[in-house]
Formats: sequence, structure tokens, C-alpha cells
Amino acid sequence: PEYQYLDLLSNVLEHGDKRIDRTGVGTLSIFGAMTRFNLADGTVPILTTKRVYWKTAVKEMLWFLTGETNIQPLLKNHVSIWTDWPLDRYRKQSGDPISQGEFERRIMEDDAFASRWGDLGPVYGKQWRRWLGPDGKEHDQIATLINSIKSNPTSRRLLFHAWNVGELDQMSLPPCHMVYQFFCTQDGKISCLLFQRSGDLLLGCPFNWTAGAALLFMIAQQTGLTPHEFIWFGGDVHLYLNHVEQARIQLQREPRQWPKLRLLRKPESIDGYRIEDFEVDGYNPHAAIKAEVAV
Ligand code: THF
Repeated sequence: PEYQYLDLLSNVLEHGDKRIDRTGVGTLSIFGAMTRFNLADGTVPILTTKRVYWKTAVKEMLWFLTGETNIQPLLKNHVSIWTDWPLDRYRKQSGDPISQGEFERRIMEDDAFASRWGDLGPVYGKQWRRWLGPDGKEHDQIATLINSIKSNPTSRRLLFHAWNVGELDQMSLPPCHMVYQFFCTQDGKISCLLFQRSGDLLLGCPFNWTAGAALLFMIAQQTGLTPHEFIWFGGDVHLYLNHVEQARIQLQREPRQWPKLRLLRKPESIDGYRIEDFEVDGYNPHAAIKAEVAV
């Protein structure tokens, strides 16, 4: 199961097209990849060949679900993975060489500063919960999805999308994990398929798989179904050139058994989940591997 990841990583290392990317760091890229994870009995694809901070990934998913696009609530929950983009913009536009710690402190303590500098634009949360139609009406794609799964589980339109073409230029970063589609079987199982146009194989994908599986567990619980498969399609799947050493270290490690995820409580709705509701059992990973994120 985890060999799907390790095989992909070694494939990108060996056959990736070397290019300079948007960030200037450079990548090895392949085009078109799939991974398929069976979630039976609560199994979740949280990589074991390095420690993945699964709570951070789940907190990020919960933040998307609130419809938020400002990093302030993330920081208050001790999640810093989105700080680099607002920080970069602030430094460039203000000329102030502020440290990351100081910037984060100001975002948390000063609401006016946060609303001026902490917003990422109409990214995931906005598109998922408040996609703006041409008539000015907002569309809650998540609520619609859950209602549709309940009322019409064999529908081929069980999906939500973040690639809002008309608003891309206002986003700090256009969506990477773009479309999530769902599929229900007659015997009460539900699967999720995610299409991701761009995947940072070392840092991003392990997070996206963990978060995607957590989302499927929540949606399954809300609709009374059992999680079945989490299927992932990647478009441009890449390894940053400053992650090559880390990838080689990870490839030398022996995968261990997947952990299991359990939801400790069933909230009234998809909006009621908190991080305390998630319990992961049997997670016994190899050591964490440090890597810089490309901005
Ligand atoms: N940009 C790039 N270049 N890579 C990405 O993975 C990525 N994202 C989001 C938006 N742009 C991206 C941001 N998500 C980490 C994890 C996910 C991120 C950004 C950073 C990260 O640094 N993870 C470390 C430490 C985690 C922690 O401190 O808790 C790790 O070791 O996993 C992909 O959606």
C-alpha cells in the first residue's frame, strides 16, 4: 500500500523532467499518476516512512470546511503551513523584513492587521462553501454534496470544485487539489476520488491524502455510509530539487502498517467537527524528515 507512494517517488526521481518551476527552486516532474487506498476498517493512508503531522492536515481540512480564507484561525490552532504566502506578500509590499514569528504574532493579535494581510483571497474555503454565481447567489457545494449523497447516491454529479476561473487572479495560489468526486455503492459504501493538478510529492501529497481520507470519513459519517476507497489522480507530480536528499532517505525505509482513524463523536452536521473528534490508533512512523516548502 505505501509502496504506491515509494514507487511514485522513485519514478519521479529517476524519470522526472528537470525544469525550473514557478517558485524558481526547480523540480523533477512527471505527468499523470494514480494512487488507490482502501480505507476498510478505518485504515488511513498516513505515511509511515516518515512522521506526517496528521493533526495539522486535519486542522487544515476543518479550516477549509469553515469557509475561511484568512490564516488567523489556522495560526490560533498552531498551524503555520499557509503563513509563507501572506508573509511573502507583506514583505514585498511593505518593505518590512519582519520575521515569520513576529508576522504570525501580529496576525493573531491584531484583527485589523489580519484582515489586511492574512487573507489568501477566494481559495478553497470560499469556493467550497460560497462559490459566487453570476446572479450574486452563493453556492454551498459541501451542503449540496451531502444532501445529494443522501437523496441520490447513484448520481454521477457528486462532486465539488475549487477551480473558479473568474477568481483565479485574486487567489494567493490557485487550487492544487481541485475536484473531489464521490461514489456510493448499493451496499452502503462510499469512495472519494481527488484530482490534483499539481502535487508536491514530498510535502504536499502526504498531507492531501491524510486530509482527503479524513474528509471522506466525515462525509461517510454524516450520510450513514462506510468509507471504502480514496483514489488520487495527480497531474504534474513533482519533487522539488531541494527535496532530493530527503526522498532518498525516505526510500531506504521499510513501510509499516497503516494506522486507523476513528471519529469519537457524530456531530449534528459537517460543520460540527473539531480536531478532538479524530483519533488515530497504531501510528508508528519512522522519524520526521525536515524539508523547506517552496513558495
Ligand atoms: N506549495 C508547495 N510548494 N508545496 C505544498 O505542499 C503546498 N501545499 C499548500 C500550498 N502550497 C504548496 C501548503 N501546504 C507543509 C505541508 C503542507 C503545506 C505547506 C507546508 C510542510 O511544511 N510540512 C512539514 C511540516 C509540517 C508542520 O510544520 O506541521 C512536513 O514535514 O510535513 C499543499 O497543499
